[in-house]
Amino acid sequence: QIPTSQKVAIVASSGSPVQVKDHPVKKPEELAPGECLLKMHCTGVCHTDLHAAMGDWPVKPMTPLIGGHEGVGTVIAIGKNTEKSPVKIGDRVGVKWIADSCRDCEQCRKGHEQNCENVKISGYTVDGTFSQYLVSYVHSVTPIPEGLESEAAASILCAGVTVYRALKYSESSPGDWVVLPGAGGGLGHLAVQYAKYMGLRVIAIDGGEEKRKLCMALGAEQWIDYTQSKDIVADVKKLTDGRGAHCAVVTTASSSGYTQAIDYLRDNGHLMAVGLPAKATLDASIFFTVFKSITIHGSYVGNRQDAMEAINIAATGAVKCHYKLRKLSEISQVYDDLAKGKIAGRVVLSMD
Ligand code: 8ID
Ligand code: ZN
Repeated sequence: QIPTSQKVAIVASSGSPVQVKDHPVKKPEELAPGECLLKMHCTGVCHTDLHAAMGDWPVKPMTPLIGGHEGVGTVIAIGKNTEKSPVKIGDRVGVKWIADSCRDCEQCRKGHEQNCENVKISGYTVDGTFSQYLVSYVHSVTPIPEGLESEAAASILCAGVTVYRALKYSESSPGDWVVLPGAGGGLGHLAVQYAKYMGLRVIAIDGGEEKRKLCMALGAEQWIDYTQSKDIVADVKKLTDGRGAHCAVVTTASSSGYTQAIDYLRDNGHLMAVGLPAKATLDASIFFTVFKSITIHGSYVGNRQDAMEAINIAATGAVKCHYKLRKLSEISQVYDDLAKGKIAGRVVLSMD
């Protein structure tokens, strides 16, 4: 039986505290064609959810805001007159940042669903996964492979797909050095593993012993503690025969992770910009960007295909989300820990 009310985590206005409240559940007969109703099992908490709750970015989220964009649930209803649904009732599916795209605009036709002119964004422009029941979209949900647990799958839907795509478009080859500032966080610890999977050599950068241990256990070859290092550029160069790294995927939620990247990349290196600190600009030397033929690439989540590729790799066991399971009611504490950089890997919230 589908209840009429559920618990959600909601932020009344930007910067106000997140609260767990009762919220109506949409009735199956009210679903539009293409919509589906999911009973949610769990959701990851991404640093983006905290940026959204704080109103950190120039593009503002809706308020009141039900955040969350890395969720797994089961399809319990599909809107009537839905055509060619790729999923059916009973399927376990994932909800990602791109809740839905129109598939008909120029960006969609080119495969850039992230940049769809009519995009719906989970936990930003439409209700997100911090909810027990969620309206989603049959053409955009990600089927979860059998054998991959929901809790293990959740954070692949944002953190995983995002770093997977960034690495995929970094033009690096097996044996190349990749620097990962933010390597001990949610995105970063998955980046370490996808990079290894692609045959790259990982220099992990983050702070503190817990994150060092995690990164090394996941296959990083080298570690730099940004809270201890006196000269990160010199450290990276020393580890790479003086030439610098081939690529950097920056997933820090602070701008400091970006500052040295141009300087420690070797000629023809790629800077993949992923982390989204509040009110930050990228300060790069134009001379050295040109002289060293550096590519700066803004990498924004991924499309449906990227999500399937990322989740299929996770289903082989080659990439595992390192998560602590907590309850939806604990979300406010999770935000505090995220803001302080205290979470190694991810926190996944159970919805039961
Ligand atoms: O599509 C995208 N581009 C996308 C998708 C998802 C998330 C972008 N993001 C953004 C988030 O909005 C956030 O700004 O990526 C950033 C990282 O998200 P996250 O991995 O969920 O955050 P986290 O778990 O807090 O990890 C950040 C790590 O950075 C470290 C912290 O210690 C933490 O482990 N860190 C910081 I803050 N400053 C650092 C520095 N100077 C640093 N590590 C190295 N050097
Ligand atoms: Zn995210």
